[in-house]
Amino acid sequence: MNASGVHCTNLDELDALLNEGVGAVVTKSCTLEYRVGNPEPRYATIPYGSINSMGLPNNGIKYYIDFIEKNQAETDKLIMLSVAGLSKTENLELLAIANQSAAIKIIELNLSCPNIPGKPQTGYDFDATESLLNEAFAICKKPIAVKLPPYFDMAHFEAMAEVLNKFPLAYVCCVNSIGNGMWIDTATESTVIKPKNGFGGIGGLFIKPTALANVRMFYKLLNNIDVVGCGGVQTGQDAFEHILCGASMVQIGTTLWEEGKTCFERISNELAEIMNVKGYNSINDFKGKLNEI
Ligand code: HRO
Repeated sequence: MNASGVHCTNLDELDALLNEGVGAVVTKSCTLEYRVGNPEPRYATIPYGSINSMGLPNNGIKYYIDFIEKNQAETDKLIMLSVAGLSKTENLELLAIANQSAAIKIIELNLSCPNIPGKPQTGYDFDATESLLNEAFAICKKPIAVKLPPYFDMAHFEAMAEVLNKFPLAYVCCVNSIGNGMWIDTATESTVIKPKNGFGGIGGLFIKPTALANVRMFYKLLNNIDVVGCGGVQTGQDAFEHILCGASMVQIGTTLWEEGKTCFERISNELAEIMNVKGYNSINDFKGKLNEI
């Protein structure tokens, strides 16, 4: 499936994804109202990946609910609504609105947007995450998943897993971009994106080791919650590695941005070829079965 934020902000992009070889589609993280986002340039291709500070540009929740209401009944692909309120109150309002629509089958709650000036990522605050999820599950009776930021310390993996294990989450997606990185153009002696003085979320091949580590840790620490892998998937081999670490599904962000929607068929074919060579018939034959030497 696509990673939220890429190829899923407007109807043309979403319709195109539905007609492509994706397993599922997630919409751009939305707020209550339309947001124009941060000033441009706000995405740059860099060696081994990307840097972005989009600033949550989106068409407002109603736009995405309308899309799901129009399309979910006609497609066998699951369409997930991604929500990213700028406050706890906004998140709860978004969930309450989503709860009203019979067409919505699952919601991905984004706890990890790194690019809003002055707004820390909820996923780095364990108490705030627990408090939000407590109220979210009280308000919203639909399956809720979370999109997490990357973690870098064993104590943080354990603290977050302890919180997440208290809730019947549909899945946990690891990882959003690595927040607040920087890339510099030496010729111009300049940052390459404009918002936040050049600080932005890092995605792409750069972050595969961090993504794999997060998938692996949460796969081991979570009880009966699926892990969805995201980060650095350029090839079928990358997808294979995510699944080996424990991912039940894989999201594609930077590669989709750079290559376009045909990446899904290419990566699926490459993954199928690896499975064929290894004699695997289903991802369950190797999911989570990483050899730890
Ligand atoms: O819109 C963004 O700036 C953005 C979001 Cl919401 C997110 O979750 N992750 C990201 O890298 N960019």
